[in-house]
Amino acid sequence: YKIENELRNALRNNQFHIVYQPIINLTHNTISAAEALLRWESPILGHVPPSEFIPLLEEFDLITEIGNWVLQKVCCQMKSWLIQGIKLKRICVNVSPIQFKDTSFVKNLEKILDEARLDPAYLEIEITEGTILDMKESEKILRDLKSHKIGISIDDFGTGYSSLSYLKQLPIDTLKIDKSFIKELDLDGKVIVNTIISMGEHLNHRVIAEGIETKEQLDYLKQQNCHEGQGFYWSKPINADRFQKYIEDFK
Ligand code: G
Ligand code: G
Ligand code: MN
Ligand code: NA
Repeated sequence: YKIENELRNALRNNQFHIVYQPIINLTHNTISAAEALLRWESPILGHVPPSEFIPLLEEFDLITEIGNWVLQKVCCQMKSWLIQGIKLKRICVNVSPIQFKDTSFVKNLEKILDEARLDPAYLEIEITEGTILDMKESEKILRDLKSHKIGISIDDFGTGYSSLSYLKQLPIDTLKIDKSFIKELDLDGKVIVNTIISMGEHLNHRVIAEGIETKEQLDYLKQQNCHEGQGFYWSKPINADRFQKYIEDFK
């Protein structure tokens, strides 16, 4: 057997599903958004983590097809939640660099949003610093997304190599502080976190702290006026039904 064939058949055989993790507004203690994360349960390999299968999807040129499937599912789910009166402000979806640079990316997105009848302002895409390294090309795509009112979030922020002058001129809505910095809130960790928060403040970007697991971490981030948080402290990523229950039971 070949893993490539397994992956090629996985979509058709319903082996992918999407889980959602809440993003909390730290000022108001409300759920403001959700991050959608892809999961693969293979009958042969069992649960394969995204850190392993996403690079394979990229290598086998399947990432755009699967990525579009994710966007489609997620936009329809969000629309259904909104119709049911669930007041999420954003739904966040990870987009791989290859998918982002595909010439029909924005056009596909428009079509997906249109078919789901979802207001584009509800969608936020998450890209990493690595995705926007080649500035000229990325800037054009980002402006195109912005002109459609789609939100843009920089994921794993602080771990890449994007220069600060780039960031200043790009239409970015959100910075997500990488969880490695939250995990180590020693003196150095605190300096890094505080610097990202004040940068967000100055550049008018929302700042999310990822990987919050403890009350101590939460208290520190609140004290520093970090806008939003995400992590096991509230919930691990869970399926759509459980997520809906989680929202209904929150607080
Ligand atoms: O929880 P977790 O193991 O799901 O996520 C690991 C990594 O996999 C994250 O860094 C995330 O960016 C990536 N990932 C998860 N879901 C998706 C997806 O739908 N598309 C892309 N491109 N990456 C994803
Ligand atoms: O896209 P991104 O790289 O940010 O993916 C988020 C990843 O972080 C997912 O794999 C998710 O399961 C994981 N994650 C979310 N909350 C926590 C947390 O509190 N602690 C740890 N260790 N991982 C988390
Ligand atoms: Mn992410
Ligand atoms: Na991250």
